[in-house]
Amino acid sequence: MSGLPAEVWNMHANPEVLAKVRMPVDQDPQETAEWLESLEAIIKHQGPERAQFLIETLLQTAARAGARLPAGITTPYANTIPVEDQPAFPGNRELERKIKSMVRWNAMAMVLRANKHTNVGGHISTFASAATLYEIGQNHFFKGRSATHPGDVVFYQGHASPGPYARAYLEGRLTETQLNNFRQELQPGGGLSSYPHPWLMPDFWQYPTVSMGLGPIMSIYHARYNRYLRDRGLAKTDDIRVWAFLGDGECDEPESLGCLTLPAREKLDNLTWVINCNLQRLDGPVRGNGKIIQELEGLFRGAGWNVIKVVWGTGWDELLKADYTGALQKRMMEVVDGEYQEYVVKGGGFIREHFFNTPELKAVVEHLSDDEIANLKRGGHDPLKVYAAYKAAVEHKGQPTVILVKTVKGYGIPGDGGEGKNTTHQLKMLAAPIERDPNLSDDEKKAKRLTAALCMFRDRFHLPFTDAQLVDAPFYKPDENSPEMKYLRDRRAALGGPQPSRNNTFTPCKPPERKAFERLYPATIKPRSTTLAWVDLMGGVMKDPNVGKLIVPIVPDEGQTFGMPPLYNAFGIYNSKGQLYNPVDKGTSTEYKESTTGQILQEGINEAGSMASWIAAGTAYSTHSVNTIPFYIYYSMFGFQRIGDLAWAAADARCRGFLMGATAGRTTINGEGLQHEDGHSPLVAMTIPTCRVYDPAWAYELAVIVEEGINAMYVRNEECFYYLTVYNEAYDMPAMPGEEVREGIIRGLYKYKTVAPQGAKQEVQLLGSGVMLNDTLRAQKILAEKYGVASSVYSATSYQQLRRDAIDCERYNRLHPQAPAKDCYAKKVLGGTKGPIIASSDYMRSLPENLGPYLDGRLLALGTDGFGRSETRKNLRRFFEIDAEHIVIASLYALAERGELDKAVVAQAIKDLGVNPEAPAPWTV
Ligand SMILES: Cc1ncc(C[n+]2csc(CCOP(=O)(O)OP(=O)(O)O)c2C)c(N)n1
Ligand SMILES: [Mg+2]
Repeated sequence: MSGLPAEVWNMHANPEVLAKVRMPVDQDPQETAEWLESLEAIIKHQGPERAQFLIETLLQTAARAGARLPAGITTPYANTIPVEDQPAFPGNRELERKIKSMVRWNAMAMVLRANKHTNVGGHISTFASAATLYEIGQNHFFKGRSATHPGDVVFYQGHASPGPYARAYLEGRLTETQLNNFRQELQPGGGLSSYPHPWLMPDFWQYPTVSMGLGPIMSIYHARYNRYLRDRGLAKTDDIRVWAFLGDGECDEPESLGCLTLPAREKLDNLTWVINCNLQRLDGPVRGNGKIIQELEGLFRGAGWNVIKVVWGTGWDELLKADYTGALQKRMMEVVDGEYQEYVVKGGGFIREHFFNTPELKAVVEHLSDDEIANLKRGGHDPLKVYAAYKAAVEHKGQPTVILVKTVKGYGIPGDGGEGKNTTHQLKMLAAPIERDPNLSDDEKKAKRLTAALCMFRDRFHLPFTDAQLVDAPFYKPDENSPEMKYLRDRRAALGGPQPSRNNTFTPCKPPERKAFERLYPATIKPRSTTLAWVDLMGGVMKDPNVGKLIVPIVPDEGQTFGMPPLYNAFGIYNSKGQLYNPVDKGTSTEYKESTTGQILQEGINEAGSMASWIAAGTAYSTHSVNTIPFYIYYSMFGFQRIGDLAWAAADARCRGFLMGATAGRTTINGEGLQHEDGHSPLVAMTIPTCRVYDPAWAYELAVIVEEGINAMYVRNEECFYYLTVYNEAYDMPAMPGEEVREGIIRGLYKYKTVAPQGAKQEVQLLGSGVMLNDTLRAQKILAEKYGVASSVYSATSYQQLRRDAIDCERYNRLHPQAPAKDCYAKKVLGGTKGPIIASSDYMRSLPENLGPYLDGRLLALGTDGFGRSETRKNLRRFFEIDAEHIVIASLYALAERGELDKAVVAQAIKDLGVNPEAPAPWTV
């Protein structure tokens, strides 16, 4: 027998297998055998790398001659690491088994107890399938945070959370009360959040993961950001591994697999993914008619990853060794995942009958009982196989590694909805069959079925409970001095500390100097947009001695649009390879300069990836104790509505930094039309509790907000991030009136200009924000000159901040009815003014209307409700009825409504100002 793997020999010998792998039938077996023997000799004497080189050269030569190359890049359905290469297991298997059983038990008991008297839900089966995957990590690989190491970053599969909680309980990090309050976070003594939520458990969870796909993409960009930090000399990150645990079902999310080429390109060998292939998702099989492991293998290998498959447990080793004909390996390959699931549910006798389905295969398991057949484990439940894979992964250089592990969903869960059943994902209560007894009530039957199931679970995992003790599904914790508890503590101590664990201490930055911001205070000589003002501001702040190096501009292939190329030249674009070519614009002031120490992250057309980078950078204050300050600038329309869930996760992760919604406004971007014109991003941003939303009009407002933001987040340790809209319309930027406007800019509203024509009888308050402040000022002029109406124009920099303050005051007043009532800030600014309030912005009416209920007097909002379209700014503003003329008409109408003006004046104004009252409503067309 040749030393080559059996399946290679048999592949060329067996026409059936050849047909399966879509290879043509061998025309000359003798010649094939000679080639294979040569290959074998090369592997033996010169090693697999030389063999790979020769094969690749042969393939290239064949391709040049017109041969079709193999479509797939998959290997047999077997463990990647041969038994001979399996390392010795360094742990105490018996103690680790005991610990794992305790963790399994407590995780299961936590969900059961939570659901006994409530319907708060939870998941038993996901962690049950992944217990070995996490426990091997906890005992041998996951580094914890210590004085000398910030710890590995582990993205836990969200709905496996009962597992980490159960372990933390054994480690003494969580109390029994907390476990009892799983999913009941408002209980006295505190509860545990359903899933990883740093917002709710800030010293425990590092990153939120449960929205499928977000953990994977965040892990990729986190690993890359660690390289950025290292290369820019901001942190030592070489020793930090990023682990991501994914479900096989989760791999259907575009965010999971959409960015696989980046880590391969960047050679991120600090990244390890473990995909728990239990072949099931929520509803049923992931690929019932196929093989998810093979599909993923091809995909990852094609993207350039190192792939390690852990398919079969140790029990199979002997059987495969005796598989001289390759029949077993062939059978493993031809069975589809749906059939594998049936084997789990139907047991040993069924497997003997249907998997070992030929006399030859039946002979392979002749010596095994049905129970022993059922006990032939999948690789993911075998610590030796999982350990070998993790070790190979962390030692692998030059590529990220994915470990594809086959497991059983609901492993060890007895009874209805247990192991491998389609319903197992949703299981919250155990029930095993009991003998019929007509005298039992339904509740009694339920209790008995539960106890029966718990007994089975106890027996399978050898837990020391009597039957009577099981009634309540008690938690289990052995004596602190027991060998298993000591082992558990020692292993974590050896690895540096507990996992997961989030760093909650914060070291403030020195505040930035005022100089860079003051550059934006004077009036501009030439018209300028707020976007260019931001670029200018960045150019200054990035040179600031206190925070300059910490600024991380991030852009998804839109820098030209935003005028960023001078920053490319001055600060460089980060590229781990430096620049291997001469940029076509070399020597110009806007040179496309790439460098290993570049400061800017150019992410390409990838808003989700950019957002993941922003999250890595915006949480570095905690993860690495480095206060990097990310500014992610993007087309505002491709912001929240495109990556809204990542923005929500960012807030959960206590992310800090700036999101810059550029080319903002539904009428301002000019010409780009329906998909580009953003009339709602501030509204979406407002839905995120930690997001501070600003819509500045003038360059100096932008400077004040950015300075305030840096100080709030990085000096004063406020848990928030900022969303600012910036526009591409150039106009004259006025000088900052004086320091007195600073507070108003930050709090969201200040009086900008009052015009009171002599003898004016009527007065209105005009709120303008962002780019529409210009039309508001034009309206003020028309009102004064044509209609003799006095007005004050206010710059509304943040309706969100105004509303936040207003609801704070309203709530205080409502709950303290006898205390002196508080007035909200907006009311104070507008207090004492007469006349109606008219607001106009480049966003939907509901933005200013948010403030309406908290003001005296009626707020009449104009806005851009409806789809955008390609047109000039002027025509769009008329179409959406937000321009100066419409502001004037709205003001006159509001006065007439109060009886302060004749309605005929309004009708006449509509005519005089050229407005068509019969135009269709913009939100209908
Ligand atoms: C974006 C998103 N969609 C849907 C869900 C609901 N959900 C939670 S778990 C789950 C199934 C997960 O299957 P898989 O990834 O295979 O994990 P397993 O539990 O099998 O390990 C679904 C659909 C979610 N959490 N996030
Ligand atoms: Mg699954």
